[in-house]
Amino acid sequence: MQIKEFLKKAASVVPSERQLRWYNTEFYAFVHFSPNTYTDREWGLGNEDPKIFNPVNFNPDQWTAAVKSAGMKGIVITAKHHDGFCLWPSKYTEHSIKNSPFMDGKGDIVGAVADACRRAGLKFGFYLSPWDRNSALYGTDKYNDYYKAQLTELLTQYGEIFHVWFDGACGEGPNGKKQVYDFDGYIELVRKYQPNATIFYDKGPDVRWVGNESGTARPSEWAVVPHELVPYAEKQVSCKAMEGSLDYMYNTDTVIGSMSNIIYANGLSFVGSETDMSIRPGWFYHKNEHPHSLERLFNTYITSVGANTCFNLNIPPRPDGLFDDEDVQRLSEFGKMLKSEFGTNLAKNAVITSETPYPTQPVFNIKFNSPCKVKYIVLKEDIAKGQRVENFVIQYKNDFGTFTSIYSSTCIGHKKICPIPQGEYKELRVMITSARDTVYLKDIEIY
Ligand code: FUL
Repeated sequence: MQIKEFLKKAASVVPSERQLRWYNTEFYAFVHFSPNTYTDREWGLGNEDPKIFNPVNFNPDQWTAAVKSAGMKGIVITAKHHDGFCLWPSKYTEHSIKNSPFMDGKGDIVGAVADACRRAGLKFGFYLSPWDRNSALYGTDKYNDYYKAQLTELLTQYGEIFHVWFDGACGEGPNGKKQVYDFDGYIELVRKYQPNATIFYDKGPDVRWVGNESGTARPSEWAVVPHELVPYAEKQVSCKAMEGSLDYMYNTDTVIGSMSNIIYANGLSFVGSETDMSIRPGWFYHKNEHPHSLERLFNTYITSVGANTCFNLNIPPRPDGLFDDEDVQRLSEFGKMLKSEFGTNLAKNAVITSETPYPTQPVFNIKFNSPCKVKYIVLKEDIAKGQRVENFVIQYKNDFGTFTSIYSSTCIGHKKICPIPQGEYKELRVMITSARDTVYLKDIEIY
């Protein structure tokens, strides 16, 4: 097949309604909470005594207030981490909150957080680790039934779920065996009980991992990726452009959806990536750790939300069940900074016109009514029609009346935040220099 024809097909790979909703969520919180919070570990062993779990000051309204202060739109809680301890009173195990001193074993952290999210207008989702170092069934077929029974409890008892986070980690269980996970079966259950929820899993179907935990999307973070990488996602294009193989490709590679790769793919799917990072070095609370600087968090926002991914920022509660004051403070500063940087769209002070010499190379002219201080140009493609832009440049008109490039990059997708040299500009232009097919830009925002 002609490459050009193939690229047109790639351009027509589109997200589902649930993926579009997920992209619009943009920024939400992970909460890692388990016996690890009490043992100072990152991975529990599975033999922890449930009696150590006792968050005496637990108040999910404190969590939601902090999360909202940063401008986040939801919470994803670790209902069960690798240690197998359940933060809800699951019918299927004794290794849970029901055997802890917390509320005399009558508590339900998952339920309380789901309710608090609803009160606060936040979305609610959960992480349920397939790897379970406690269950005696782990490593046998019966474990998949056990996991599915727990998944069903979470999918049916806590109202609308926006995001289900499947961790691909697969270590040994208490009997030294590894488990063959039944992801087809897990996915089927989520679709059955929560058809609007997106599913995070490295291999699809809806959202994949960005490939690192340091908060940086790829320079070209395409949501249209080779199907080999996301076999659980719908294959929307099944023809090959070139003979070859991408067998060597891995989910942490720096180049995934770029043209040089997809021409060898055995099919294409739409699966955007999520950037997950913790506000502190660890996923769980450790008293000797402290939150990252405001600058680090803000830069991560630019390299995640601003680079065609969503940002899932983890906040670990302390053993007493509250977010630490330092984290609460940092989240509020972060929210204030996001508001001050992106609160007022200056596009209203400009006239934006477009020229389309070629459908794949439109030019957008931005003329300000008077010289305007600008730091960022934010571009958004109408991804409901597919992700198409390959390359673009931003230029400004200098005092001699000629245009000079000040920013160039690849990929736009849902959102691209372009930090340009700070200055006063009279005239700017965005030139799309190459695209896979006709470009549909949904929005140009100026800050
Ligand atoms: C990983 C886990 O092993 C970490 O503990 C953490 O939960 C992270 C988000 O995913 O696979």
